[in-house]
Amino acid sequence: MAKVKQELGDEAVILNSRQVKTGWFGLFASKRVEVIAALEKEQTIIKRQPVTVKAEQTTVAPQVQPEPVRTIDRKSPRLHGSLQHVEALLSTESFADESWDETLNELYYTTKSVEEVERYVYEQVKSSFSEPPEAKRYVMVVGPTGVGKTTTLAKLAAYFKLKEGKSVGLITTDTYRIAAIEQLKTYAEIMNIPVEVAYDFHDFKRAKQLFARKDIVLIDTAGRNFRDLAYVEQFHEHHDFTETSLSLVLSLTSKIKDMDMIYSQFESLPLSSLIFTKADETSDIHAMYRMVKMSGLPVAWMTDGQEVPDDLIQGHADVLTRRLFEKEGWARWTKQGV
Ligand SMILES: Nc1nc2c(ncn2[C@@H]2O[C@H](COP(=O)(O)OP(=O)(O)OP(=O)(O)O)[C@@H](O)[C@H]2O)c(=O)[nH]1
Ligand SMILES: [Mg+2]
Repeated sequence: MAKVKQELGDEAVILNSRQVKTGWFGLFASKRVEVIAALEKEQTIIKRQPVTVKAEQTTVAPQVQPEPVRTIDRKSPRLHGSLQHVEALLSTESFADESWDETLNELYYTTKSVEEVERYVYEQVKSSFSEPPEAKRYVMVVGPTGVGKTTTLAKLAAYFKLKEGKSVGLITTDTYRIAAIEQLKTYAEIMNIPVEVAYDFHDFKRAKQLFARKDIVLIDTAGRNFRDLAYVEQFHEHHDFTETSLSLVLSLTSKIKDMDMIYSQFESLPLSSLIFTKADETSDIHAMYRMVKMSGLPVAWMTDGQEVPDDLIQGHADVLTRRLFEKEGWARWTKQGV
């Protein structure tokens, strides 16, 4: 805390801390602690303006290198030589199940137009994304540890309050770590949004009653809870999911295999959408396409940075498709916004 105060001043608060291992295989390891601290940029709450919370790290954390695109060895038939960029896209793991080669070659031979081929692929991808559903009264996020559930919920709280002018309440059921409660409380305080901590289902019910007049109630959860079947069953007894938008949060930095596994762990829940986080930390956001095709769920939101509330993008089909091809370098499509 002394070091944090020295760097950020007396008003700084600690959002999170964790031990970082250094050295080779623990042989020469020294104990270090990485602390995420925040400083409210403006001390007064601006009612209709977005509030910016900047996370500053007091120790030198390793720089995040964008995840490389993972490719597969494609079998024949391969595409015509003029379609190298399309070939590259279809060589990514996320498009491994598609069998568009013949159609694309045929399209190219008949039209002699690279653009026509690109349009076909673009439209295929775009049509796989359905429009994000309107948020119901309760918005709840589930997902593995550390994917960005709490950060995304804080962004959503700001969005609903500042952009949509709704009255918002926050409930956290993540009571495993004190830091988790503090993290949400800090965001809530800055945004002037009430937050209730639910240690059990009784608290949860009470919190819902307290927020009975709120337009929208956002519910944060701990990564581990929803992997526990007994807990899920209990939750069903205490909460009617028909008025809940339940989103599975997935980090785009995860490996495809891990994403598949995570999805299988959560798919028995009444999920209504997916949220993808950390688009800024990877050069491969194609997994979005694959997961959408696999789950048949719409993408409610995508996030691309740590800044609350700015780094939040609504999951519209055209926006997501443009982002996907932007990363692919298909400038023509992203510029024209086809
Ligand atoms: N680069 C980047 N970082 C993000 C994004 N979203 C969240 N993070 C960071 O990911 C880390 C974990 O975020 P949390 O919101 O605490 O994740 P969580 O899922 O609530 O974690 P648990 O509560 O421990 O399960 C934090 O350092 C966030 O700032 C994003 O879109 N991009
Ligand atoms: Mg959390």
